[in-house]
Amino acid sequence: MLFSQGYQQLPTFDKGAGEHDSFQRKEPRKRRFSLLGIAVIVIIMCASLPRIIRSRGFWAACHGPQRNSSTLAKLPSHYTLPSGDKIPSVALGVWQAGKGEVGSAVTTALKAGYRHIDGAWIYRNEEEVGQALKASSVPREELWLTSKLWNTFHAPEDIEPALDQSLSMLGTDYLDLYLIHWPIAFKKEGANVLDEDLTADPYPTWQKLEELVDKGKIRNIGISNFNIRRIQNLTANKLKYQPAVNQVELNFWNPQPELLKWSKENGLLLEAYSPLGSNTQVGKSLAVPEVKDIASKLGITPAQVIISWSVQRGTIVLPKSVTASRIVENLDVFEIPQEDFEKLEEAAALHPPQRVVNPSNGWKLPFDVFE
Ligand code: 1BO
Repeated sequence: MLFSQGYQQLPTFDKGAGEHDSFQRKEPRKRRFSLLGIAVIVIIMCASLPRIIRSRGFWAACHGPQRNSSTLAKLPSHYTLPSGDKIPSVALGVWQAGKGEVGSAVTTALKAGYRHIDGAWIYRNEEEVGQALKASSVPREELWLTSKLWNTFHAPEDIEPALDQSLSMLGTDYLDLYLIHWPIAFKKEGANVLDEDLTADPYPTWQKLEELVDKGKIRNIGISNFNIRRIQNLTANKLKYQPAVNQVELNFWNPQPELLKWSKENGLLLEAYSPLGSNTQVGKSLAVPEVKDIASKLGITPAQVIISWSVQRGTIVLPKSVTASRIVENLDVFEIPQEDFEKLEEAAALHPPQRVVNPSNGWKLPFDVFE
C-alpha cells in the first residue's frame, strides 16, 4: 500500500557489554606512585577527557539513554508507484540552480548517494545536468530522472519534440517521470497566450503522454501544481494511466493538509518542492522553535528535521541546494518520534497558509491557478 509505512519505534541505547568498563571502580592498589607516574596519568586523562565525555557510554552512565542521529531509525528510502517502479523519497531539486553551479551540485549529490534528480525543461539547465550525469559513473538504471512539460508545449503535436529535447539534453533515451508542469496551456504563438481549451480539459495532452509511456520514452507520468479540482477535472476522463504523482509547493508555511489527506485517500503521491520554504522563507523555517528543539533533542540539524518531517508525512521531498555540505546534509532523513511529528504538524497548521509560488498574476491569467 502506497502510503502505509508504519512508524517504527525509535531504538534506544542498549547498555552494551563492557560499555562502562572504563568507569568501573577498581580495587585500590597499595602502590606508591612516583610524581612522574602521576603526571603521566594526569596528562593522558586530560587528553582523553573530551573523547570520553562525547562517548555514548559516558552519557548513558551519567544521564541515562540519549539520542543522536546514529540511533534514529531511517525513513523509507523509496515509494512504490502504481507502475511498480520505486522512486527515491529524497531528490536533488535543480529549480533555480544556475548555469555553472548545477553540474557540480549534481556531481556532489551523486557522490553523496542521491539517485533522484528533479528537473524541468523550463529550468534551462538540463544540458549541464546531463553533462554531470554523463561524467558520473552511475549507471542509468540506478538513476531516477524527472523532467516537466512546459506550458507552451501542451498541444499533442508539440509534446514529443519537447520531450525529445529534454531527453537529448539529459543524455538519456527515457525519463523515469514526466510531469505536466502547470495545469495551464499556452498557445505557441505570442507570449503566455492562454489556450483555453487545453487548460479547461488537459485530456488530449494526457493522452499523448500515455502514448509516450507505451512508446517507452517515459516510464511514469504525473502532474504538478494541480489542486484537487483540477486533478478531478483531469481524472474525470477515461485515463489509461492515472497520474503517478502531483508535485506541489509543500512546506512548513504551506503544509496543505487537505490536499495531502485527499491525495493519500486517492492513492496519489505528493512531491514537495521548496520543502524548506521558498528562498525568502528558509531562514525562518530553520528558526522555528519546534524545529530547533527537535533538532537538538535528536542530534540532527533543523534542515534534516524539516526534510524528515516531509518524508514522514508520506511525500517525496525535493530540497534544492548547490552548496556541497547542504546537499550531503539534506539526504539524511530520520524518523521523528510521533509526539514531535505531531508538534510539527500542529505548529505548521497554526498560521495561515503562505504560498509563494503563484504565477497567476505574472502570466496575466483571468483566474487564480489554485482556485
Ligand atoms: C516555475 C517552476 C515552479 C516549480 O517547478
